[in-house]
Amino acid sequence: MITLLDYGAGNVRSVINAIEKLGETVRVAEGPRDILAAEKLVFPGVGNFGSMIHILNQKQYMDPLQTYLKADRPFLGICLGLHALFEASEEAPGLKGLGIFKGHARKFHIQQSVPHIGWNGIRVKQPSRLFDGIKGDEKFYFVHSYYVEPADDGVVLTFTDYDIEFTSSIQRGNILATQFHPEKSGASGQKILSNFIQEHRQVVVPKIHSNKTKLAKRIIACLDVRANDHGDLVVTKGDQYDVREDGAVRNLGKPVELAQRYYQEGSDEITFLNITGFRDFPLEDMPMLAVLRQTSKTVFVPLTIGGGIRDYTDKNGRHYTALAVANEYFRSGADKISIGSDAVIIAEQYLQTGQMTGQSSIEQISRIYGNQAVVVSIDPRRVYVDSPQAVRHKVISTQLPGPNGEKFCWFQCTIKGGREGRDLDAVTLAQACEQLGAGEILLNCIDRDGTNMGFDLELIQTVKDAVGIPVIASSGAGCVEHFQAVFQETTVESALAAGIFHRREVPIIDVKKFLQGKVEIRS
Ligand code: 1PR
Repeated sequence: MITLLDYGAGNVRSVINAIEKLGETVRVAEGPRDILAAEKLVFPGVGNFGSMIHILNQKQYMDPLQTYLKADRPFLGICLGLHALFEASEEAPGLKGLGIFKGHARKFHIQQSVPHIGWNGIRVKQPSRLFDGIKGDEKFYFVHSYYVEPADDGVVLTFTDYDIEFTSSIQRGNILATQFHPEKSGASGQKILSNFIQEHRQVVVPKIHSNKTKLAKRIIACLDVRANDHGDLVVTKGDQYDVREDGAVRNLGKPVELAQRYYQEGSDEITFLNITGFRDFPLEDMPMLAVLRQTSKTVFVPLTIGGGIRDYTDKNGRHYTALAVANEYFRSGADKISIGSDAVIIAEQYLQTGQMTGQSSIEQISRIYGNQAVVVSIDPRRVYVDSPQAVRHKVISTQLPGPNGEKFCWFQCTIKGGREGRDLDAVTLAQACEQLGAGEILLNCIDRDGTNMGFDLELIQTVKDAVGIPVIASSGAGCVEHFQAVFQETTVESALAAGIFHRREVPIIDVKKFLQGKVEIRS
């Protein structure tokens, strides 16, 4: 029996699912006594160090946790569950961690994008039972902006490289903790979890050692989901956002089944976009929550969900906050949420007033769950102009002239699934959202969506150059070469596609095979 410490934030559902998949029972600690009574304790965590410590104090978990850990009883910390073991974190100065290990969590100050999101390797420093059956060249899923710096090198179990070398797991006696998320790291992560659960695994050092680990470029399958005209929830796909064919909503399959297929085929992440979320409120549109719950039972890579994340008042006058919607999504198995229309409205207000209110969905959700959990989905389209001075937006000189030979364009933001253009450009939106606390940009492109013409590389690099957070390139993939182009001609961290995967024109496996040796990927 595994006792799971749920301090109320983040995606504990996927940890429970991953452990249960291994045939083990999970009991969620409901009070301090459950911690002391645990046979094996798992402390998963995403989010913000400060809010975690506040909750641990509030629930009176600090003392029992220290007692448990000082007695060297079996413990696995994940991500924030690793940071909690140290004295403090730069994420919340002045607040004390558990102090089981001397040292601090530091913020990344590096050239590459922060948060560090995606699949990276490990360099093993000591033998461990966690590595039974691990070859050594596997990649694991990371998502964090802070890393621990132990005062005692002897506790370092693995290092990982991301501009700098950082500690990606620790081990001392029965206390184990990883910066990466085994529950989101596919089959390799399942092995790590199973090795923690089964105490009698061999203590080994993996055979393969690398001198330096590399973050893989991610390939993401995207499922645009909505109810069709019969009320069934289907995966659909538009051409430049028009999802109807001969008047009916295109039906390309069932969301859970397709997500499972993409997981098996090697998708590094899966994104669900509830494309009518701007008009149907997600908490009334419960099937999406059911889709997440079901998917997270068998799909052990990160799940992002978008659509309808905003404040809402229902017909009975009951008010829901965007945070409440996000809470439901996280508790149903989402690792990240994606905000579309609301992000544009928030950014417009922020740019107009110059004030951060602290109340917007982006700010509230990133404060509790951490900025790595907040993706902003942008739906831009090109607007051609004659000169850079023609508008007050970020204008680029383009290699793809407009219909009247225009050599300049800007990228206009839209809301409500592309239905409404706004007086805001994609670059300014991305920068404003980063300042407000977004951790990643999902950059769609209405002009390219469903066209198979390839990604809009100009749009992508323009936005990427403007922000320090990771960017997901989306829209237009039509063949394997398009993925090579987006990774070699821009600096984005990941590429997303939909139509070619749904129609089985180009399976994910083929994309990965083609990129092997050309681009760092998770094989
Ligand atoms: O505005 O917060 O409720 O979120 C709604 C979300 O739904 C947004 O993320 C928005 O991008 C998305 N959305 C709204 N309407 C549509 C539509 O298609 N009519 N889908 C839509 C956007 C774009 C991509 C697509 C790629 C790859 N879909 O996600 O999957 O373009 O497609 P391709 O590889 O076939 O070219 P809110």
